[in-house]
Amino acid sequence: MLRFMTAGESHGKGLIGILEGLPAGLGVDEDFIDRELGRRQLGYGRGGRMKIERDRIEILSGVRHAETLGSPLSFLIANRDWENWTSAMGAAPIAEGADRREVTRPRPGHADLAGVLKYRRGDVRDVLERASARETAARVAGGAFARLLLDRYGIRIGSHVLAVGPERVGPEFEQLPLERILRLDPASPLRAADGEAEGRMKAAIDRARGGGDTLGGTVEVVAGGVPPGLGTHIQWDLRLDGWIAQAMLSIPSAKACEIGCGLESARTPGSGVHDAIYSGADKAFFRRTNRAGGIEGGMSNGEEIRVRVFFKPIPTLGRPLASVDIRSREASEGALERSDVCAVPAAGVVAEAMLGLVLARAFLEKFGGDAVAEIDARWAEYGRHLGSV
Ligand code: EPS
Repeated sequence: MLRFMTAGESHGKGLIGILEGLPAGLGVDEDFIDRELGRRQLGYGRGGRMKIERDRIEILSGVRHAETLGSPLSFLIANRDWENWTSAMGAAPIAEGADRREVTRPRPGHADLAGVLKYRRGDVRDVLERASARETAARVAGGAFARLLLDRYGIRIGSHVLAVGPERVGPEFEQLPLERILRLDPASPLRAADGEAEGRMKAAIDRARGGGDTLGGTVEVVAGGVPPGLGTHIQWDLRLDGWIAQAMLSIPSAKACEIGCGLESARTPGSGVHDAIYSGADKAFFRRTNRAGGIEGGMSNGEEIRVRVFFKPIPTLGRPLASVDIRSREASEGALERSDVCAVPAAGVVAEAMLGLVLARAFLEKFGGDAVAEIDARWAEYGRHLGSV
């Protein structure tokens, strides 16, 4: 069973991750993990924080001589901004009259109000520090370990941006093959395959910034090389699509997710939704379409897993919405915290990490062992089974 947890506040010392359940003997490429952390920091529309941080992993346990030991992996991603926050975060005595950076005006759309009510706090900062999307840096690192496992068995994951606010890529970029997604320039402004649409997206972000507003959008995350049979139909909480939806909707700002032709399938007759099955000389079974998005009956079916995730705009607005001061109960405006105008490309990198974690968990349920050598043997045997059916 692969288990993953994170800890850490946005302006605390750093983010911590613990990943338990990876087999022993897996090669660990720290440069790959750092590259993934770097990709998460990019994207047109990010705020000032990304200029301060240069996220790097420091592995604390579970790895020796660049190989996993089978023991829990733990790691730290230091927050460079911590130095500017030591007293406000309560790690050093705060001088009389110094700014505690208290927040008493909850931002509509953020965890602020529900969090202070639930945890009985008088300072919204006690909630927002953990609710901040900064936490997703730890997910990207955890997901990168998972992807090192998947990569060994030829399973690869990529993402691209389909829409930012009202601006969308052209229809020819909607069903982009994974090979093309993986070749997208990670440093392009929005990681959208349609350069013309990318220009319109940038202009929309500029307009939003100018108007004190923010923008959400849509990303597609795709996994290729996935064998049939990850997840199972036999129990509601073991279905792979359920795991994927939970993982995607756990990403800050995610409000919806669809698999394959998703929403469209509710409007279309069955003959236009389901993917006919064929048999060929070099492949026992194959499909000419993939409207199911690679999942049938809660199991991977061997086609690419295609998931779209829909993100709301970031709740910290330059021109804040109406709010109420939690202490005085006076009508006010939501607090103005430093933030991003748009973080959709970064959310795509996080979605890749979450899909990696879910697929690695499902993969280990099917092929798991204590050491990669055991998994290699089971993987090869399953390959023989699929080839002989
Ligand atoms: C983020 C770090 C945060 C925000 C953003 C994402 O840093 P700071 O609060 O210091 O500016 O830029 O967080 C949010 C969008 C949010 O709603 O909390 C990051 O590392 O991704």
